[in-house]
Amino acid sequence: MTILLSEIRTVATKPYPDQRPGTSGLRKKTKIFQQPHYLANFVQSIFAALEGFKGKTLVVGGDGRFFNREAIQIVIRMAAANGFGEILVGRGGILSTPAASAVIRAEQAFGGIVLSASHNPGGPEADFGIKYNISNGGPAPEKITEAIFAHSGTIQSYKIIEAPDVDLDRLGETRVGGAIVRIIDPVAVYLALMESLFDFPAIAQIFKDGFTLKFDAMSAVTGPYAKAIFEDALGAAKGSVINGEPLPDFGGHHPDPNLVHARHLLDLAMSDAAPDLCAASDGDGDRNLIIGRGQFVTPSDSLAIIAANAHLAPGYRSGIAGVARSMPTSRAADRVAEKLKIGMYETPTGWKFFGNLLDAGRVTICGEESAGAGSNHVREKDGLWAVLMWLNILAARKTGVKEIVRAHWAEFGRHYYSRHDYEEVASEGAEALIANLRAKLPGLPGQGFGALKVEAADDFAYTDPVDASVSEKQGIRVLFTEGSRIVYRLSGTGTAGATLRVYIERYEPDPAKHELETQEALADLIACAEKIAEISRYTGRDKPSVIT
Ligand code: VG1
Ligand code: CO
Repeated sequence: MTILLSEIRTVATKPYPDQRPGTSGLRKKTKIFQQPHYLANFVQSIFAALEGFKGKTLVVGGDGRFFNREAIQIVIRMAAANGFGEILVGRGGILSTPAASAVIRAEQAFGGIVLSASHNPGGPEADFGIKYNISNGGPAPEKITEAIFAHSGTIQSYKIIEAPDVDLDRLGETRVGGAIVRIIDPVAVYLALMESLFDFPAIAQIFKDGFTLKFDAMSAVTGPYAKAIFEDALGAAKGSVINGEPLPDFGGHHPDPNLVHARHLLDLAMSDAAPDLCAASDGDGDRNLIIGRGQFVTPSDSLAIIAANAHLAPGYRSGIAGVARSMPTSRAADRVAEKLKIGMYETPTGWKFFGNLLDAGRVTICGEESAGAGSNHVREKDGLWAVLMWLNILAARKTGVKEIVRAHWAEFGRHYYSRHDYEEVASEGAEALIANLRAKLPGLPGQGFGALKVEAADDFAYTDPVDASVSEKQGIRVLFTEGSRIVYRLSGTGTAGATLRVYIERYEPDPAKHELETQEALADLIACAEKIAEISRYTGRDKPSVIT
């Protein structure tokens, strides 16, 4: 074992006022994180919000973006100085978000720190982030994130060990102060978990029979995982995984697997050269994109279809206990839960709200409209898990993505669904828009907009059924009498100005009307969303910057 000479130092610092974690940890421009003591302040504030970790294990990894390695060295030295006994780090500083969750659980660690700004672009001019996960492997609940923020506002000093850098690229152990730093294979635990959940022989067989896959790792964290799983373990043709090397700037791309940033996959899937399945994941590996030959699957539909078919995968053979979705996610999954007579939960946006439901065994499958799906196997959404689930379903049902989606719509009805994002608008305007909507809420029910009539309108509040904690102001909902819905909320992951998200949904039970183009099917609701919220007046934009 390498032993690094080391001495604990207490470093004086001053608070930064902007360290309140958002939907998923603290995300800022990389330059902000590079300010003196900025990252160290936040890390010390995490430790200050925790109790009882002396001598215990901390898992550390990141999505490989610019500043990842430097940040990991700081976290290691601070974790050792603050008394953790063991620090597990993914080789090369790499751990996808779901893999970090899996390692925390498998190693019964006290918690974990993941360095990532997820789907936000990386690089010196782009974004960086950090989040803390608790011992169940899931994102810290609001009680902890608020305690972190409170401490960051009064912090006067932090503890760090003076020691040379740990070699992140060599598996093995190093002593840093009183702690052992263990560099682990970032893929092994995760791969074993996937093998325990899915029918690998059946999936390998469809690849043998000529099934084709194109998985775009977007030069982000999933490359090594995807190659090990799809190409090595399941026998997909070499080259099935593209952009498979994690790069500090994601090759200059935006590692967000949606129809805008992964447009080429949609084009491929709609072309004559379409493989059976096109898929992608995001910067930190927790999101997924699923497109069959000639068929995009909306994340909300994907959640519903997974819920309806999960029993086809060995890990879920005995059925699922319940389903949870974030409030803005379409209600397609609700119809499946109703049919299966299982629990259905509607939570605020962000995976941290699923943790209690999963821990209590109330739900097995969770999902979000933002390309997130996962299950009780970890406590994060999981991009590769979703792709494997689809492969398992395809292998078991011996049919194509398109056929499965169409059959699902025919059985349950179709939820036309789209999200319109107005990115990086002025914060004042965005906040005024929401304030204006809140003021309008009591007067909305009964109002008509063309053929649409408002049935109910509210500001979504959630009471956690397990610990009774309350989260308010989680998005404005406008529900119409014929089952359509508009939701407005401000993003909690952006790093510049504000981002307004408008979620639009229409339920169509009639199979004869399932072939419309989505924006067309939603046109009157889109116009109504503008009328109710006066989006152009408040944001100065006449159209969204991203439509998914
Ligand atoms: C967005 C998504 C949300 C997701 C969050 C983190 O949050 O809408 O569903 O949980 O990102 O995902 P917001 O507050 O910007 O709408 V990830 O893959 O960026 O960690
Ligand atoms: Co992500």
